[in-house]
Amino acid sequence: MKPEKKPMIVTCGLPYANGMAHLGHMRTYVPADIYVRSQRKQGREVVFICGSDTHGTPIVVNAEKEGVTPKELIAVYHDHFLKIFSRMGVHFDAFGTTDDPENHNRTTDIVQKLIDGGHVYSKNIDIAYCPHCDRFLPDRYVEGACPHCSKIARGDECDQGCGKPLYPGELIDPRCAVCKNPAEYRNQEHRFFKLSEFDGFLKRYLETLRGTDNAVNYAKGWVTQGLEDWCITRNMDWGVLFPGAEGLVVYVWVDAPIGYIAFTEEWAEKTGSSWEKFWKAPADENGQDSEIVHFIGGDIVYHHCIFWPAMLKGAGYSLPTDIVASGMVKIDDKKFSKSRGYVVWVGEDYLDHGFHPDLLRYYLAGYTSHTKDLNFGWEMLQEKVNSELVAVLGNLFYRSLLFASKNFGEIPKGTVEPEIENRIKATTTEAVDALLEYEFKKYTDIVMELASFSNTYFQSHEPWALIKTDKEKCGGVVYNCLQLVKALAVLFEPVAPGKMQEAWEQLGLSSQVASVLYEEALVPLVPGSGLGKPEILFTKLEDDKIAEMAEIAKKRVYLAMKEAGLIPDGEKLPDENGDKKKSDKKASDKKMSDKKTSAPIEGSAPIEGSAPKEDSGKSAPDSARAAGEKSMENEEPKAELLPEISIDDFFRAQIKVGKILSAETIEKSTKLYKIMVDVGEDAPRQIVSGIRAYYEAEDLIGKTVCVIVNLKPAKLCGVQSQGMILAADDGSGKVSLLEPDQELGPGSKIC
Ligand code: B3M
Ligand code: ZN
Repeated sequence: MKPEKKPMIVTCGLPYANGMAHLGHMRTYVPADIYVRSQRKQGREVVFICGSDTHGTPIVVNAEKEGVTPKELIAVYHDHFLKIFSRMGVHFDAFGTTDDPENHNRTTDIVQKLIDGGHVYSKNIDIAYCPHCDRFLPDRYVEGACPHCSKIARGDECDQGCGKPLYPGELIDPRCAVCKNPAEYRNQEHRFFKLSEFDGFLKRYLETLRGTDNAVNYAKGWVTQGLEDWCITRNMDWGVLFPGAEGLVVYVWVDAPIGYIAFTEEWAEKTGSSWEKFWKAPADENGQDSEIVHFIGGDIVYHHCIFWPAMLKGAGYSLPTDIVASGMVKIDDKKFSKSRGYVVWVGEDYLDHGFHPDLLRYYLAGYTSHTKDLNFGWEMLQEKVNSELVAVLGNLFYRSLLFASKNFGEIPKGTVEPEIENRIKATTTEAVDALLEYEFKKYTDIVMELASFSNTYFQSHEPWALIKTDKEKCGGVVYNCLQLVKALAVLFEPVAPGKMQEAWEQLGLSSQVASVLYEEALVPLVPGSGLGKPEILFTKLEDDKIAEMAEIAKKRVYLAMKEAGLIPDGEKLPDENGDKKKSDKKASDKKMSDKKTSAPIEGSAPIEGSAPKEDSGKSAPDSARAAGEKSMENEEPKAELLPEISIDDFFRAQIKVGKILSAETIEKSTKLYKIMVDVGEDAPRQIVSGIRAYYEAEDLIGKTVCVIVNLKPAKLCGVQSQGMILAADDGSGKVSLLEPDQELGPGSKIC
């Protein structure tokens, strides 16, 4: 059990202010918001904190790609996130940015305390440097082979392979992520945090840490495996200056979580409260006198369970008491991926289509347990909304309120029956207990069970018959139904705050249901008091609308795949009935391409990190739209001149000479071959290519071809493909592989 009523900070992982809000974000923020609302309903003082993560290479690299300054980039997305959160009913008490002066100051203070406490030392290390760009290459500026699994990784993390955090100097064969030229290692003095010294502390601390198993247990495992000291300086001019180290800034993973403290300070300043009571809380034999609960994505557990508590301990601040990590999001059963089009943008794909935020909140809370993979699909949303919110909860509310209003015009006379009272009590206890374990699905299930019970109560007491024979008795039944509606509105408010406020008003209650405590559920309604106008709370999601949304999702995936070259020429979007009007999305990801507007772009969507720069504005450029629409039709797209790209854009594609070793047909396809190509690596590559109509398999063997080797791997007709073989197409059905005009060894670079 949680200690009673200590003041509580709840935080959410800070979104990078470099892109739009998507379902992956909401998977963490909505349950956190539910948790906060539920804690407040138990009478606890809670401050709910979040903000934009604005430093580090995720910001600088994107800003550079967009041709804007980091400040311009973060201003746009900070504003975007603020708006989306407000529309989704996720209400933070403070939402700052890590570039705020409060965070610069707090970070400097903490780093200085770590230095003064002897927890930081200097060491000369090898740092990747690009002679072509003439700069050091921190984190996402450098790519190379992971020292653990050999997959292509970025400087700070093996993001496509084993997932291990990587440290400067570790990548093998580093190259500059911007110009693609080989990087060299240069020796330079950096600062390290003595994480290894916190080993004993962390072991003890993790025994007391509450939260989800996917956070706490992983962290215990990592400490057992041993901790490496942590390089906390970077060669950049964007970030918090590292005290006493000229030309270096603090690593983003130091100043980002410190944002939690800085934003609490901002809140305290605004409200005249104390931030120290949370972050400098006194400790006694009952532990720390504040609760600090972090809601995070499952991929940043290491940072929150290991780095962060060690830093706080070293600098003398309070420690997190709970770390709650959410599972991953899947879209239509596929791994969430912006570049592949498996993404749902909260604004443009959901809210802008008129869907109520509470439906998505319910889905996110009630689909599965918080730590498991959450699968989103439009039909599944429809099913959950129609069969649960509409048929059970909405039905109960409307039939009870309508009947009461029509037949009594006010709250009828009655008393709460003991069975009803017990039911409400038991439901409240069970639901609150479920949230103590961060079981959001259990919470919604328990509340929906009470709604089902209430429907049965209504049905079995037949008030429509009783009204004709015994109005007083009927009034008693309706009174109990309305009490159940009241209890449900209180219990369901954390999940569906907007809709439950409407229900509250229909019950004739004038307060804010968000501010009432759980115990209010049992406070009897006052007979004779007025009712509001009964209105249907939840309406069915119609098939047409869902089909339209599913179509948008399908097209996005198709266009993303096409743009990534993963759909062989000639293959059409599977659904030929596509609505061309909605095909003006070029691919899957978003860019802040219009520097004149302060709002994020709602229409154009080039593929992540690989597309040429887009035109700007609300919708895709005409040429792109035209190309997009054509590709939906059963005719060859006209040759369009695509927007200009820079030489750097071109060199993002790594093309090598390869020799075809074998080619075989793929059972499920009439167009594809599975081809093994030697591109000068340790093992040949398997590539799926759509050239079956133009070449016999045996003629391909021994051919020297050109291969894009850094395309993201993909499956075509169930077969893994690790690159693309280049060919020319004259548009009349003649297709020819590109071959060097003299013999070159596999692995030769196309330059
Ligand atoms: N900005 C986003 C992420 O890696 C990162 C979180 C910071 S939390 C202090 O998911
Ligand atoms: Zn790896």
